[in-house]
Parts: sequence; C-alpha cells; structure tokens
Amino acid sequence: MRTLVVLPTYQEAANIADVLRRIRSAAPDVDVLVVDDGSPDGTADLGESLARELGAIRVERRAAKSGLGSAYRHGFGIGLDEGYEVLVEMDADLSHDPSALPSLRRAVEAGADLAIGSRYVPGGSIPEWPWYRRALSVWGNRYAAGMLGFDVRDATSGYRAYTAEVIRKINMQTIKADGYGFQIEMAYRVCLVGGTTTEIPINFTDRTLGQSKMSSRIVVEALYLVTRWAVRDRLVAGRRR
Ligand SMILES: Nc1nc2c(ncn2[C@@H]2O[C@H](COP(=O)(O)OP(=O)(O)O)[C@@H](O)[C@H]2O)c(=O)[nH]1
Ligand SMILES: [Mg+2]
Repeated sequence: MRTLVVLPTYQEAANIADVLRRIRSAAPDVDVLVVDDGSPDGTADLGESLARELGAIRVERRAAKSGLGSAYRHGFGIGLDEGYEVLVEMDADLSHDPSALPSLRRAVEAGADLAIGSRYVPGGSIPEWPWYRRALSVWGNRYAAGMLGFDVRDATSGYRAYTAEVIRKINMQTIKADGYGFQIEMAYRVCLVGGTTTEIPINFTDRTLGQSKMSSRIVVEALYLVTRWAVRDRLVAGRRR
C-alpha cells in the first residue's frame, strides 16, 4: 500500500540525516514528508539535501513552531490529498527505531485501521527510563483507557500507522490538542468510529541528541482532556440513557 511517513521536526539538525537514511534502508519504498516549523538550526535545509541524495523525501516548511498536532494535521492533509493509503506518524529524534516501520505497515495491510508502536505490550520496552517516569506513563495510559473505555495500552505513543480511510473518517482537522493529548484523541476517535486498533511491540529509546520539546503543560493538558471527554461521552450520555 502507498505509504507516507510524516516526520514533524523542530530543531532536529543533529538527527534528521540519520533518521532519513535509516527510514530509507528499513523501508525503501515509503515516501517521507518532513514538516518543519522554521527550525533555526537549519533542519529543513538538511532535510532537503538528504532529499536530493535519497529521493522520495519532501520538506514542508512552515513559518513558526505550531506544535506536533498541527504538524500532523498539515502533513496528513497533504497525504490524503495525494492519495496515499497508509499514513505514518514518527518522531525524528530516533526514539522510534525505523526498523519497526515494516511491522507497523504490515499490521495495517493485514486489516488494522491503526497500528500503534507500543511500549506496554509483551515484547515492548523503554530500557532507559527510571521507574517513576515509566510509572507516570503507564498510569497515565491506564487512566486514559479506563476513563474512555478503550483497550489500548499505549495511547500516548507517537509511532503509529493509520489507513487513509480511517483518517478521513475521524475528521482530524477538528482536533486541537498537541503532544500526548493529540495522540490519545486520535486513538480514541479511531475507536469511536468503529476502527480496529492493534499494538505492535517497540523498544523506545530516549533521544541522544537535541532537546525534548514536550513539557509538563502537555501532560496536564492530556489528563484534563481525557477527563473532559470521559465526562462528555460516558458519564453524561450514561445518565441520559
Ligand atoms: N513541526 C513540529 N515538530 C515538532 C514540534 N514540537 C515537537 N516536534 C517534533 O516532534 C517529535 C517529538 O518531539 P520530542 O520533543 O522528541 O517529544 P518527546 O519525545 O515527547 O520528548 C520530534 O521529531 C520533534 O522535533 C512542533 O512544534 N512542530
Ligand atoms: Mg522525543
């Protein structure tokens, strides 16, 4: 199936060349769209020089840093317009090993609407995280799954493949959240439209170069949104029944 990997970047000059080369060797037939938000470190220029070298890579330059969710809305919008059948989300900092791309794609080709690269199914791992970080992530995910009533162990993972068909159905342009809240809402909407989700084990490694752009604000936003959706869709609707 024709596949587009959307790679949002902000200040990833240290990683972009490596990640693009590794994507190309792991999955030679996928196209890549880098969505760069005006990184001052020249990420977009580097992306373009790799595009000339490797082919089937494009760089979409946006003027200002607008968040991860906005970058995916933009990139997936382009993917839908151009008729891609599978759309992939992946971080550019090498936390997501490009060698897992074929298994995510196979899961979608085998019939899943969404295949999540998951740290919390057997075989998945985060070797470097201390227990408290893991606990925050695991319990945040359990809270989301319990409140929203869906069976996803790693709804905050940003490494995943969707069918274009399910992306059309979920109307992602109306999603406002960024970061973890964005990932949870995408998975939740797939569930609400009756889509099937499967989780493929991945080993998540922390970035070794560059800096994380996530903040505690993004975590708080995600917890707030999950609670709000649960009240809206379950508690209120349940009472009306
Ligand atoms: N285009 C774009 N990419 C972003 C933005 N914020 C983060 N990213 C990219 O999104 C991916 C995940 O961000 P990262 O900082 O590694 O988040 P973390 O892994 O949760 O710490 C990386 O490829 C970032 O470069 C943004 O505002 N715009
Ligand atoms: Mg990261």
